[in-house]
Amino acid sequence: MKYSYTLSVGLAGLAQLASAHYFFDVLVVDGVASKSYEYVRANSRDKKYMPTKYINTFDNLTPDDTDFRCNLGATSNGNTVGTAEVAAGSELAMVLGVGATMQHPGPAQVYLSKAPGSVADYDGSGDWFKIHQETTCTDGDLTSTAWCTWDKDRVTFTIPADTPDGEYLVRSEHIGLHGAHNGEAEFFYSCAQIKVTGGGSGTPGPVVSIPGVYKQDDAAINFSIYGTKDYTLTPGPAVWGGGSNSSSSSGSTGGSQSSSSSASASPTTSATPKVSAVPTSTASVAPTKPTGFPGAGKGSKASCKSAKFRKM
Ligand SMILES: [Cu+2]
Repeated sequence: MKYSYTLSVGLAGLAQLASAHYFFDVLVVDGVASKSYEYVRANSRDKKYMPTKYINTFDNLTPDDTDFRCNLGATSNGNTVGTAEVAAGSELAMVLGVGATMQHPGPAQVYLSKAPGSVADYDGSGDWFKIHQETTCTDGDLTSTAWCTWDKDRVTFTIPADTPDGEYLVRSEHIGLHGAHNGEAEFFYSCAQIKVTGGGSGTPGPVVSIPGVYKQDDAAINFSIYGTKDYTLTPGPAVWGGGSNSSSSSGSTGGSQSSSSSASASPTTSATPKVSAVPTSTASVAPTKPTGFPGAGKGSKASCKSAKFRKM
């Protein structure tokens, strides 16, 4: 969408304002950060931070395309990055590049998909399951600070101790819902490559395919954050925390939901844990900044159609 990008840059002043657009490029394993794109597959977008959308797309990419797995051009470029060795039960994080923070309102998810062999050769065409979910952490403003991810630079999560050994794609995703009332939810996501060791014999699930995990009219995606107090939905399947694949994939439990990583080493349920406070694992690594808009996301230019977020 060259046209809309040019247009947004042309609007006076916008180029100087920081944007909330972003991409993940760093994998943290037990507190140790990798280099940029050491283990995270880079996308081939002209502007790496542009979101994937159903309509008014950038790079013609939608959530119905194969490249929705790991982002544009990153389905088969696994040999360009390394594979991080990770002990099951470890705490990981996927961090945004160029100092950006998630200044878009919306949920974050982390999915895993096991490679049949080497993950470097894996295109993500197999089963995916969700290991982490963050939605709202407070009863605050659903257009901003209510979200657990608000203004954070990373998504922090735990590899369930029960995860079978093997090589996996780790897909972290944040969905910006500010334009979702117009069908313009924005998806930001990347895949890292890991090799899980010391794992268990769990049966991850429910499993989904990517593309296919979301539909354009999913309530959790086609959701208006304006004039609403609560977001009681979750995009995609229920979180797997270990054990056998238990039934419910509804994922639509009420209240504030938060990180499965707080359930840590011995999760007992596949349901999304309900936590009302800010998840400690996230809070400890990513100190909350003041909630002013500009200042973060230095790497990207504004492009949102929603007036409020266009300025960010
Ligand atoms: Cu945006």
